[in-house]
Amino acid sequence: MAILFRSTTAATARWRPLLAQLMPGHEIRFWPELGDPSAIEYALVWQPEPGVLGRLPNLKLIVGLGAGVDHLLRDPELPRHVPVMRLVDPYMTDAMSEFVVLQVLRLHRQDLDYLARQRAREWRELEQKNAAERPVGILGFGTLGQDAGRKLKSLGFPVAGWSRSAKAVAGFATHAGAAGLDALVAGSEILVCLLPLTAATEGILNKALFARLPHGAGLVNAGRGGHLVEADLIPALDAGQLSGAVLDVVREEPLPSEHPFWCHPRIIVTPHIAAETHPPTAAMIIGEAIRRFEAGQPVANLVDWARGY
Ligand code: NDP
Ligand code: OXD
Repeated sequence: MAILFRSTTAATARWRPLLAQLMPGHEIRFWPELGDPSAIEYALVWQPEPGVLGRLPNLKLIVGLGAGVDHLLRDPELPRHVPVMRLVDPYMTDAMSEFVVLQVLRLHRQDLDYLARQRAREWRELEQKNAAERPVGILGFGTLGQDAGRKLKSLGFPVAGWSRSAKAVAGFATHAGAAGLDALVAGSEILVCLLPLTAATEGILNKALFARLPHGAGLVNAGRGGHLVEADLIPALDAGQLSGAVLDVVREEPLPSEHPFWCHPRIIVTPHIAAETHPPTAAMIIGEAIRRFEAGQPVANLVDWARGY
């Protein structure tokens, strides 16, 4: 019985010693060394080549090495009878909340304007609100969205969350579905996207949505690049409908060097680092999940094919 591991070269180097330590009874095969495909029962993967998992006849469990599974579900040959587990790791959740709090504060405290003034050697203040006067809306009020929401709330921001299914979360205004989106967007001076990328959420950050935000709203996208209609962003910024955008994810990663997002004065680009997978904690979570799976016990955080996340 073997486990297939496939991630980036840098991540593989970090994972290698941890996997050997945590699952000593299992043979770990590091992509592209597949060996006999029929021996592979578990696959731990990030952005595997399409078709690879479909060629493993005895695969029992696929573990995505990230919170989002769009990189897996877009493979038309992914074996549908094999359960897919996504990574839910409190270490990553904390990292995402740090990122969201940082970026929301930057937008709230008009950092882009002050950086521009510094470059112009201009010592001049702007009118400033308090956090309590700056409502934040979070698209995707799941594991990451709710944690970030709690941390923003502790700083005084009024926070509202949007999800697919209606839910009550103590201390937050919550909205769901298409009708709930309008209400959330209309009241959000800063909008944070922490959605999974699915057929229903692809392109959700578009000019129609920007037009429904309060004039001068800020945007943070740490979900997926596919959530944003890229051609709609710069016109919204240049018209002042948006005052700034933070993009941790883009459609083509790495962002091509000629892309206008790199040098737009009202865009902050980060290279998909909001919440990186942390091998030491992730390996323990995955090791425990495989032990449970082998013991016939339920495994948490399995992906629902119908929902797409
Ligand atoms: P969860 O599954 O815990 O939460 C997803 C949330 O999105 C849920 O509230 C869900 O609603 C909501 N949602 C899904 N589809 C819709 C829809 N059509 N309409 C409204 N709401 C919807 O995921 P996580 O919080 O763990 O992760 C979210 C995403 O963050 C990942 O899928 C990934 O894309 C991104 N991510 C980015 C990282 C980065 O470094 N930039 C790192 C990690 C994750 P409901 O509650 O009803 O199910
Ligand atoms: C993830 C990511 O989904 O890092 O975990 O984007």
